[in-house]
Amino acid sequence: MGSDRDADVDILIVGAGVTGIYQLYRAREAGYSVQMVEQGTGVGGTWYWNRYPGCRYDSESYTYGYFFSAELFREWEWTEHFAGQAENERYFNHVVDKFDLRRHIRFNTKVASAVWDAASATWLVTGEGFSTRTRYLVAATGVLSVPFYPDVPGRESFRGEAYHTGLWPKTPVDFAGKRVAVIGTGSSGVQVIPVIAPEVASLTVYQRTPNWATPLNNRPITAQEQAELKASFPAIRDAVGKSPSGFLHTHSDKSTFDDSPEERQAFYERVWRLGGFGKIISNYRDMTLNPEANAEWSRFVAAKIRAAVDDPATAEKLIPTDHGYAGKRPPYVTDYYEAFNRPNVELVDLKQTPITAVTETGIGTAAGLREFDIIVWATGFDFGTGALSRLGAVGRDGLPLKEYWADGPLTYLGLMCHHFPNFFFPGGPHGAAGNNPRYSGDQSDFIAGVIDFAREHGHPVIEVPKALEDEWTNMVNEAAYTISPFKEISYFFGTNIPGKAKAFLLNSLGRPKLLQMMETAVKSDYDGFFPAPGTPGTPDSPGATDSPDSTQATGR
Ligand code: N01
Repeated sequence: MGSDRDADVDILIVGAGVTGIYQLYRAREAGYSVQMVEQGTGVGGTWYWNRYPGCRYDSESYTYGYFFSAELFREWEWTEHFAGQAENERYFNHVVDKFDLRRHIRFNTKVASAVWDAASATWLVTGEGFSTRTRYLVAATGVLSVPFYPDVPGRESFRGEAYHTGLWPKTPVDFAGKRVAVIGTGSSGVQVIPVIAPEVASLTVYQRTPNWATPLNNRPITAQEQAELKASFPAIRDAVGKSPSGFLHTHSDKSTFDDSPEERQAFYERVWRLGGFGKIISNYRDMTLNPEANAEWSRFVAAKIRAAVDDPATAEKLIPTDHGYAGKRPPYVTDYYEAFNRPNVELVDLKQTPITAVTETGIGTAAGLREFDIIVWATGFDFGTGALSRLGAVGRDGLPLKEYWADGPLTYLGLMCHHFPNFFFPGGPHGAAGNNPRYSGDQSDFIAGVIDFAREHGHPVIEVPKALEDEWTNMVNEAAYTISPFKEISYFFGTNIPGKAKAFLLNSLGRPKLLQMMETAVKSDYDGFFPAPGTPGTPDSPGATDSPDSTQATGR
């Protein structure tokens, strides 16, 4: 490889979530030496950190799990169509143990910096008590992994218990008979609220903006369904593998106004009874694209909210007015609206009475102070770029990733970027737009393929050309305003984080385009991905010797 320094491992993977575990499996199966580091003490990523009551999938369980092993698919029996956090965490533990992956994982290890060393064509990755030089760095750090706390005056002064949904403790929180506040009504807030409402003495829900929540329609998987799932493994794997969204929901070929009002009402009622994302995918095909079609479905959902909530004034507060259905990522719920019919649950509309401060005993708004025993912060995440920007990654020519992405992420297929050789981030920004593990799985497969190719052909450095990064990033940004239903108020544009650049963070082009672009790159033998010796970032380029000194940094 033209270097006097050897890598400690071929591949270092950061993050033991759904994406990292699959990348680890692939790397190990292909015969690479591989190490994974994980900040937590266990595997599961999202399903390790978000252990709040009510946390569960809103993708069908059997489409979220892995498809690389028929045996795994057949032996693991999901109990519900949308399994809960504890079961999901058990599944990921089962996978790492079944495939003997745990011995590659170092827990309690947070990466503080990762610096490209052109002279050796390796990354020097360090954290507290940890230092490894790796040929390839794969940051499977997740898009929803950096919890966001709003800058409310006095937040730290609260003397009761305070929890963020995304950093939930392992020991169960005792809500019984407590005065509880939940701040935030995104997908996390609306899951936790109906589950704790029956236990608590009082529950005060602080809502700034309502969301269009519709029924998850979860239920146990019957013995017959279990048998059918096992028998249909290849068909399910192939259908999910080809699905534009990564789900099994069927697409409708009808437009909203093809039907009469009566037919439309009957169609909407059928869609209402579908599981989770069926509300979008199996809805009329123009529901997210045509504003009138969107308004029609939104009116139907608003009527359902009014029917579910006894107090008309509360119902009106729960109906979104700043966006139509799917203008933000819609949550899927069980008995959410019904929770507001309980005498111990109250809604505070922060648009009318904003939070002024958190005190030692409670939460103050323009309407006065309310005292609480527990505050639950369901206030979301620094989406998309949050974890990657905090990785301390410094690429070619000393360029920090945080700086390179200061105005928003620049990516190729949401998995790599120019200036950062041998660096990959499956499941990162610009990558997914549906059932996440399916997109990040596609990305992991692509990464495994390009690394294999580089190994076979003796290329020490893989770096995506700037032109390809520009092409993908520009297409994503354009389609964000044409194809994508999401409005700029969505955290998908980063607008929930004060000071963050407004830039689209999802894959607005969808999975077919992602797969098509990947196929083009593979068919061209990754044309342009392997810089010629002597070009910047390669071991024998001018200045390559100014790279970090491994002996000093590793202390080995
Ligand atoms: O976070 P969010 P989340 N004062 O950003 C409010 C996935 N997920 O953790 O809308 C008061 O959606 C904020 O209000 P507003 C899923 O992809 C999946 O709930 O900004 N309120 C909002 O109500 C989801 O989309 C599942 O006005 C403040 C809330 O906090 C993503 O994770 C389950 C505030 C944040 O909502 C994130 O969901 C859970 C302030 N200063 C999550 N600042 C599944 O079912 C923010 N808020 C699989």
